[in-house]
Amino acid sequence: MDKKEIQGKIRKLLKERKAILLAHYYQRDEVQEIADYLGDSLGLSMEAAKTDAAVIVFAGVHFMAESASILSPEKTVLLPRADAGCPLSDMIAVEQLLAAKRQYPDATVVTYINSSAEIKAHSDICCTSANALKVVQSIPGEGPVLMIPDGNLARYVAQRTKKTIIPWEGFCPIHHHLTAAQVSRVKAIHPDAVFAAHPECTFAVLALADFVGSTTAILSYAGEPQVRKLIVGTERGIFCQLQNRYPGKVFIPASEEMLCEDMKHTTLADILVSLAEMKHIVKVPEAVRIPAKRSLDRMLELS
Ligand code: CIZ
Repeated sequence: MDKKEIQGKIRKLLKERKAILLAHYYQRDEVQEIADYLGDSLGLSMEAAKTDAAVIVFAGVHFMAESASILSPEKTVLLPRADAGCPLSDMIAVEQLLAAKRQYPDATVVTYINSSAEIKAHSDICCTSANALKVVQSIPGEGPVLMIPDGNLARYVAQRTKKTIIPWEGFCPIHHHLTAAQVSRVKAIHPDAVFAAHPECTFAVLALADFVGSTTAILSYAGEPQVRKLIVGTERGIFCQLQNRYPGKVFIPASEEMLCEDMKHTTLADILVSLAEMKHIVKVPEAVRIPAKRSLDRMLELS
């Protein structure tokens, strides 16, 4: 089957199943092309919470499908690839979080959406890269904030708030492994380009950036008239949207290595099989879902 044929079959099955396809900006181009809704974790969570479709097919990674199930328990949530995980979300276990909470009993736990449902259930409020600072600023009082699991995002926020931030030392390998030397090399080749970086990048990389923001924020920044040539410091999947939205502009990867294998697991064939066989269902048990939803709802109320 060629691409168009399989895309057509997926669209037909989506209709038959009263399903919608949600896809993250880091997905393969051919998946992004047929999504009902395309976005970052924040946008995708909001869409999952409000859709009236019976089935949500999540072209993303496991924690995203879990978030959809937490917010819409009455819907069937399908993750086409059961092995699409997130190394960052695996960098904190529940026992470790409970130990940190004992160590910092006054701390408010702010948990990046890139985390398991169980971790969310033991947190006070969630955040995404699009709203982390806003979430932290919304916390009343003078107490410290334990930000898990991304240390780079925590340090980025710490620089912009008077609150005391305790970072957890997890990281997204794709963003964390981009080096300042790689960025400087690309900048030297393209001295007329500006550089946008994701806050999951290291402090040294962010120091070289003209703009720091989430995928959605980078997409908006790229649309600004003064941005003609942009070096992009986030996962390569975003190029699909950058090129579609701004065909006259030039986009250059900060590194060719910024490819998330987990995000690229999901192929059109996987989505077709997922819909045909109604697999893999992601369902969060109520004992975890209810406290996890509280943390997500607190974040969504700020949006
Ligand atoms: O929040 C997300 O979806 C991620 C993983 C990146 C971003 O900035 O959108």
